Amino acid sequence: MTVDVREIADLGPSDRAAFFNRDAGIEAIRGDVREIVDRVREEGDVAVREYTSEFDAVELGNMAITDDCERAYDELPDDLREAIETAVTNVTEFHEAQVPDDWREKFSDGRELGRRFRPLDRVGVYVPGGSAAYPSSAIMGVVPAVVAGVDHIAVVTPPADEVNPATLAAIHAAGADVVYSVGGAQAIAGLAYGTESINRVQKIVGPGNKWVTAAKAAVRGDVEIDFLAGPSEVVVVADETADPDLVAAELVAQAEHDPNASVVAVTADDGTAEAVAAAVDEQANAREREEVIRDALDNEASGVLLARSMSEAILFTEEYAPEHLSIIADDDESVLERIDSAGSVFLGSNTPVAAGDYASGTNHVLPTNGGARITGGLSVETFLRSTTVQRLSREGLADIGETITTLAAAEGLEAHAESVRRRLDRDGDDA
Ligand code: HSO
Ligand code: ZN
Repeated sequence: MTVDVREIADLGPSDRAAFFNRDAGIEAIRGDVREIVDRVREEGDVAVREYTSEFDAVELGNMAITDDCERAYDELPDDLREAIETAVTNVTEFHEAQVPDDWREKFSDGRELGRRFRPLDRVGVYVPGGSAAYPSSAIMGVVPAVVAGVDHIAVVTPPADEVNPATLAAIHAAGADVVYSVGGAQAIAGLAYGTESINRVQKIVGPGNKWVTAAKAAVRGDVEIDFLAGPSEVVVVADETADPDLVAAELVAQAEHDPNASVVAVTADDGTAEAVAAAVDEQANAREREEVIRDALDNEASGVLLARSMSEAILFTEEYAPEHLSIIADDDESVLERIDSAGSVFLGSNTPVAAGDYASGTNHVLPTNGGARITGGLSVETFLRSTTVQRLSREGLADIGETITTLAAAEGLEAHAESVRRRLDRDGDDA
């Protein structure tokens, strides 16, 4: 297989739809997932155990494996434990910088308004397992909740004959309170509604396969969720100064995640496009996960694209709204300036997406399938709620009294107006 260069100008409506309306296969399994979610909701642990036996081929004993995580941490080889600790430190640092301060301000005489932030009480974090066991995702899901001050952080991760010890260790290092060995849609339903063994939570976050993602969509409304985070995506915007090998390496790296991953390079330079396509092909040959990479490259939403101008490349990228955006171009800041919709941005040739995937400190749990048009990735705010606070003096109330009573009258809510008048009619102090 070789990778072809396609021109953006030649893309038809269905090609464009494949790029811009990406669906990670969720629609097709909606009905099946609904059934799993409903059964767990009604039958609790019995249903969780049955589905785990059916899908994971594991007969669940005790679902709580919190102690196993601590043991795995203690037994981990030193270099791996240190790498996990460094990642936890950097992710913690970046997220601590996001913590919003409570504030109060006088907006006019006698009118003091403010905001106050408090953590959610109980959250659930999904940590993928199986062939895609990601210790890094445990760190990305749990650390922001810890920094936000969430009291009870539950992690669910799929069971296996031997769950990846690095994943267990990372869950412990990140600071989870309780860990359940349950995965898939049944785990999401367990967190959403509670079972005999699993405490229900207020919000569920984290990436997962299409079953997990479809289950998050199914329980949304009964419980808060972060957003839908499906197979990885990257768009690399490159100009003629970019090293084609590095552009290709970005595509190949995110392609190795999943046959459904979507990876795109877009450039206005003919020679760069051809060189990237050749390099992608050559690099894919040399990779251990070549088959997954080839499938991802074959994806309708993947490819090497030639634009007629940098502006066309930028418009394409904006419409794509990728999970990851890498800009390797002489004036990368001015390219960035013109793009609003991207989950996480990587500037310059020294900044691989893998840095954010593992260790630089930014979060790698990010919206896919165009979700970046409306939201960013996991952050401290994901785990906070805000409350507004106000205090008016008598003078402050008098200032806006007529505005309130006029609007209240227009709504036919006379008692609202009265609650203002009673205060203003009172003699007395300005308390
Ligand atoms: N790129 C993934 C995160 C990840 N990469 C985990 C490596 N491990 C998010 O789309
Ligand atoms: Zn990755």
